[in-house]
Amino acid sequence: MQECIYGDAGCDYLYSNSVFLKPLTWTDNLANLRDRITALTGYKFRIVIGNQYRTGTDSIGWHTDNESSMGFNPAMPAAGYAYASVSLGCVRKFQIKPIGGRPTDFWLEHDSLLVMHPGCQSTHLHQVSKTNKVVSTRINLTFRPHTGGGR
Ligand SMILES: O=C(O)CCC(=O)C(=O)O
Repeated sequence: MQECIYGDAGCDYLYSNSVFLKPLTWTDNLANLRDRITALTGYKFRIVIGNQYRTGTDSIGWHTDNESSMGFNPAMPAAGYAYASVSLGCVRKFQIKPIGGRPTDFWLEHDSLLVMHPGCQSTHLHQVSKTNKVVSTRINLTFRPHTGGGR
């Protein structure tokens, strides 16, 4: 999987305690998309992470996006924020399940928006699993909060 990050200055992103990403400056298109999602949902976002799933082998296993490394402190956990995810290109199966529960499948189509509301990251896990089907490229843009930076 290939990835990139755009966002506000200072909103560095360290995940899994090993991968450090420094945001590039928002492009006009990404900033417009961010503002449209904010207008639609009421949630604000400081960074967007782009993932490119090149083939069915590219995947992301069960996880939450409750990353304390995004500058959140214990009084303000990332789980309390919303995450908005735009899918472009090939349809892939997105699964979400309550911790210890059964998964629900969603087929994320081109141009779709998935919103995980505040609280979701502390109660649910999600994944995009590998597939043997022939699939072409999918791009996922996940708009996320962040407490760093100067805004
Ligand atoms: O590709 C997706 O729809 C999900 C991506 C994801 O779970 C993540 O970036 O944390």
